[in-house]
Amino acid sequence: MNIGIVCYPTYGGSGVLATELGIALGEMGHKVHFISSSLPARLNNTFYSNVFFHEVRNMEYPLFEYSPYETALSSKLVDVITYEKLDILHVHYAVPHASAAFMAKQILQTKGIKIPVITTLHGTDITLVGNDPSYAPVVQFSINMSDGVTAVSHSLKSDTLYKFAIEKEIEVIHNFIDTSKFYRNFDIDLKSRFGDKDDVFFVHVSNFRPVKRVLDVVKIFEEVNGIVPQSKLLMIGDGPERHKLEEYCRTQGLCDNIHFLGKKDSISTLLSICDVFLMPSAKESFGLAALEAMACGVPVISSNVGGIPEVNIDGKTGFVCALGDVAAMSSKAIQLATDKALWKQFSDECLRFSKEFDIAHIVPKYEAYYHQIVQESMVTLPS
Ligand code: GMT
Repeated sequence: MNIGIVCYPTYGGSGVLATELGIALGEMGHKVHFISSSLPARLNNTFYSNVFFHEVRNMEYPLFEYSPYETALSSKLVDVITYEKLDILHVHYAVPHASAAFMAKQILQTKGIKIPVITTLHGTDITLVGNDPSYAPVVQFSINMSDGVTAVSHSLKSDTLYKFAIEKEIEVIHNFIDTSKFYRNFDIDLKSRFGDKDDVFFVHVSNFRPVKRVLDVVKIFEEVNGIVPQSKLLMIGDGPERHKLEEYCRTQGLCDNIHFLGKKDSISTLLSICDVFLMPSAKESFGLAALEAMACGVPVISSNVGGIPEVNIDGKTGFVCALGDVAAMSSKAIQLATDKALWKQFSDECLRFSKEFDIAHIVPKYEAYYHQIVQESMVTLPS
């Protein structure tokens, strides 16, 4: 098939997932065209003759306080779909990709070109951003106008049906990982750069937005470090909360035991030197970062929100606690840090369970769904 993929190029989970999906589809022999505002991060080091990138150029003009990205994207879509003769367009994150796709589809229809559109809902496009009154009517309309809709968890599907009047069937296709890239690859030399070989390493990976509750991460670690002094925390990523967090660490005298590593592209080896992943998020439709940690044999201590319990199985791959319950998360963290047998049991289960989300099982579900939507749209799209 000739597939168009629209996504955010940055470090957010939706962009990562969309890029990995496109690369995998390319490896399966499909032609894939990424359309985005800049080169998606994970596309940087890949060279495929059948995977292409089209940059959306936004015109600056003194009249615009903010230049209209959605208009530029729709125009680019019209161009790519027409000249590259795409069979299907798959947009990731509803805002504003689904409505830009709808606009492009309408324009193309006037030229006699049909293009089925699939929208994948990732999380905050429904739970935080999309249902804000400033976007909600457009989001609801463009989801309903998509030919196919997928959500990354059962929880996100329920949230979507609860928050919006959706007439479309929503297909749940979970996030995936490539277990040939994410696996436990323990490197003692790497560990010794951040601490002693017997230290217990905690880790958090995110874009440090308020929804990630990064202060909870540090407070959990602070509790643990008081009881288990041989412990370290690796904070991977960057974002708006980082400054506040670093200030907190300085005031509390935690700097020696917490390493802020910033954004990292390839984190499998870093995750592999860690023992416990902390994800106290306020909202999380799936928790791709937790799955990546689990694939490296790292048990997860998380909140119980959204789709996290579909990934982190309480008492098996880690512990699931009430949102904001720092005391409970700390006590579970201490348990995992001090009971080696329990940690090993959880780590083994993480390695086993994460394989159920391997790219080899999940990508064919998208491929089958594309075929289904193309078939259905042959009947329903006007010619
Ligand atoms: O919040 C993020 O980490 C970014 C966000 C995005 O859309 O870029 O991630 C969402 O999509 C990921 C991939 O489907 C999910 O694994 C994350 O759980 C989800 N984040 C939230 O719902 C907060």
